Amino acid sequence: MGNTIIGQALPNIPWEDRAANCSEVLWRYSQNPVIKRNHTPRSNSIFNSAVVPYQGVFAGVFRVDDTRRLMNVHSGRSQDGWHWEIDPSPIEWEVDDPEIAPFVHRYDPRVCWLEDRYYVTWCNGYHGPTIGMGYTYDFKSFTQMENSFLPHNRNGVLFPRRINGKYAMYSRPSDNGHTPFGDIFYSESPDLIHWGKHRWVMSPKSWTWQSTKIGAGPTPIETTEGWLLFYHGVLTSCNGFVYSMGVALLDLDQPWKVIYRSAPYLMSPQTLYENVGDVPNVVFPCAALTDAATGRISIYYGAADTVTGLAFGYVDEILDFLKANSEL
Ligand code: BMA
Repeated sequence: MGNTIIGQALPNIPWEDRAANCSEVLWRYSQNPVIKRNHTPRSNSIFNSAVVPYQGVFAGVFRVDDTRRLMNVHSGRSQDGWHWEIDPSPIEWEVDDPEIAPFVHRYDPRVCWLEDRYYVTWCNGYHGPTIGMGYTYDFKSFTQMENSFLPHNRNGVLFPRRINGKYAMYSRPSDNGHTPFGDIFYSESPDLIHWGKHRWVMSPKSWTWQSTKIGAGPTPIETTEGWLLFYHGVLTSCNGFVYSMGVALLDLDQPWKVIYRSAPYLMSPQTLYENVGDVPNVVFPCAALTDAATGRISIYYGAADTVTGLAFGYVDEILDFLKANSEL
């Protein structure tokens, strides 16, 4: 293993070997959930959250719905990626323009190291949901930037480097409510403020686990074969939405071109903490840690809109699975 991921070694990646009786490509941490719903004093739930390596340890931005059921994002730190200290109060964003400052809701954050700082994207309430963006150097002070798109949009996921000289982001244009549709699009920007040159990436697929809507998950992972993207896909059952996780490989220079896309899901909600909670039957990946030296990938995902779980896999096995099970 090793050499497939283009990136840094992360010898302290949180990791648990696959159990002897498990044959899944992606396997769950045996002690899931890693973050429970009442981890901070007034949290109703902590899920759909993003973590990154930070100065030899770990930091992150967490979706915390409080006991009023307001949705907001909080900063957190961890020595080992397993045990998290999450601020009981939400992030206070510094923002120059009062027009975009008011809090409506902030949820489903992603964090991306890009050039010289950590950028945070999230679903931001501004006359409807859209993509909010900001940055931090230290996970203590945070600066809010312009919203990336007009409402309505969700699941804004930045690329960790420029592509052909431009910043790049996936997003999922949507509507004001609990969107019953959705394709992933690619957009580029010269300055992380103005976004354009939008390209269609992929649509839902009828009669499958990803038949209703899809959305990018963690920051895309650069590999020798393309960008590896974990994403969520939604099926509408007679009893509501079911959120599963799939994977795709996209062209390194033209990341709107799909090379492989998993026909089966990689992981669907099958454990008690994924099936039972505030919103049943949800796995929702928002972050992945990678160790380029060993090919290990550790995925943080929200479960049932209530708690946060970890799942593990090897990049080469995931790519083999993808190639053997791809339908574009
Ligand atoms: C989506 C978002 C996610 C959530 C999911 C399932 O539209 O709101 O935050 O996990 O629905 O409720």
